[in-house]
Amino acid sequence: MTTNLTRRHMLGTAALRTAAVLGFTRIGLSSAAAREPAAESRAPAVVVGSGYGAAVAALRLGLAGVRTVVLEMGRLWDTPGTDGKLFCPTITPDHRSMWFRTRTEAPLSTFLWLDVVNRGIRPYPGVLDRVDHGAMSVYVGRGVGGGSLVNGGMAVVPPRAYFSEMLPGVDADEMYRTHFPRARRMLGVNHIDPDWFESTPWYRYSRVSRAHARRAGLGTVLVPNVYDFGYMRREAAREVPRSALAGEVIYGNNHGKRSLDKSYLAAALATGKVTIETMSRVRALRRGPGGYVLTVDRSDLAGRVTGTREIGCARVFLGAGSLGTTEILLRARETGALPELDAEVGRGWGPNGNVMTARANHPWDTVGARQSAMPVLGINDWNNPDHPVFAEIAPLPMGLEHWISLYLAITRNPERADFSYDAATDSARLNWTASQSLPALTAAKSLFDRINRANATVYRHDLFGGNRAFADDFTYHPLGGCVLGRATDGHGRVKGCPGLYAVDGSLIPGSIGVNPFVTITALAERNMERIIRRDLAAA
Ligand code: FAE
Repeated sequence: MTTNLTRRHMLGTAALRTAAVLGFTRIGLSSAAAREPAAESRAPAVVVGSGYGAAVAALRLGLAGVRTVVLEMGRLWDTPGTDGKLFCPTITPDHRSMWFRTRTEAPLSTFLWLDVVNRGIRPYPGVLDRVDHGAMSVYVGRGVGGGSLVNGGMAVVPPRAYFSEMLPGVDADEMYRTHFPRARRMLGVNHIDPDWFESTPWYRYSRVSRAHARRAGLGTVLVPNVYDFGYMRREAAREVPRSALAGEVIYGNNHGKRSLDKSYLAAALATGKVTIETMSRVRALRRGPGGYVLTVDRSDLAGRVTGTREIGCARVFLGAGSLGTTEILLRARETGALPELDAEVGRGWGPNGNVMTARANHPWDTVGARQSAMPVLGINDWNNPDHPVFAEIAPLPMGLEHWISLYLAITRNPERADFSYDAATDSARLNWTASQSLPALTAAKSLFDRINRANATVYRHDLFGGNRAFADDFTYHPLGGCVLGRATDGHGRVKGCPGLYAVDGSLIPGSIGVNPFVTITALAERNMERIIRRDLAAA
């Protein structure tokens, strides 16, 4: 069984690698890898999106023998550009970097107050999107693999007490015994060799931040990652092309990262039951014969809608991410397509308490011109009774010594926001206000003030625009909008709509205390196990 799955997994990977991608692509696995199957007008199951929750749903449906179509609005990243690479360099980004922009919009906007970080690009379905909602902007990945294509790969299991507090209806014993280990195994989570971490110049920036945290009486933890640390060591030895050690992360990794196209999605395709259609954005959802009908806009690489079609199915699994899933549901409820959707749809959203900040180190505390782009260390002050914070020590790989320590703080911000439907633009608007970021800002400031005091250092004010030391107006971790046990039952079945499921970050009520993709994956594993056993067996 294992051998067979492994062989087929390789076929799935081959299908993803060799599918032609001159625009819209349909990827499947029949007798030959990468044969383009016919478009479906009806399928037993449709999965919307191809991020973590969606990828779990697709694999588990495929293994259960259910013919499944995955619809993804982004492209498949399988065709090298003229530089021979799939993804563009982080420091010199081109059109591949961002989703239909004329200029990049990196989290850091300036350096020494100079406008040298972002640059003009031509509009293209690039891999990173920044969705602006007034006082809060949300970074998301676009393409086959969703956020796994652009994230830092930090694979963190949340503290059990906080997990139970956020998701009280979920059996934590079962999660920590079965579903978290399964998710970690499937995602290819691995650990950095602690001896190498202590000696390599590529993690000097982490060790410097650790020393500064220690001086303030704070502890740190090594965090596992889905980036292949064996590959990274070969990068350091110059035996293989560099990716993490070439600063690649937010605009995609050309090597080393076990993104979902190499794990869950390859395994899903290998079942022979799953096809993936790219550049296919689900716009509308309504009831239809024996289930649901989805309206799908298909675009070309210039962003022109080249066709709209409808696909009918018995079951829909929404994995379009917190923003995408919420928008599809809210639009369906507010336009009257699915009026029976619960009033809880569109509520309970939060940015996981994200705040980014940076400190200026003393001249003798060099962080190194060489920095691995994969973070592996976190400052763990989550048990602080006043201001719990888990702060990722983030890389800033600019290829020169800059004496900056950068952090992404995850705080326990109790604020939540709702979405409303804007008929004029046919979109969901997030009603987050600037004052709602205040608890997160206060907590982050409390932690980093302590570190600055203990080390006689100061904040950097030149990186986030407007002379700010803290960026509390964007998040990497959108969570909620279709919260488990409120807009859905205890396993993601959307209330009022049998056969409709939410499987992604929209289920988590705004905060999980750590970087979220392992929790999203494990929760999807838990819910899909139940749904396949109960709902599909009964069908
Ligand atoms: P997600 O991965 O966002 O996938 C949703 C997919 O649906 C995307 O591919 C969309 O293009 C697609 N889609 C959306 N709307 C539609 C539609 N209407 N029709 C068709 N397709 C659609 O969803 N998390 C960690 O745990 N560790 C990290 O180190 C980490 N670093 C991060 C760094 C960055 C720069 C970013 C942006 C995120 C990071 N995250 C990290 C967050 C993590 O990637 C995120 O929580 C998950 O990707 C969310 O998974 P979902 O399944 O909810």
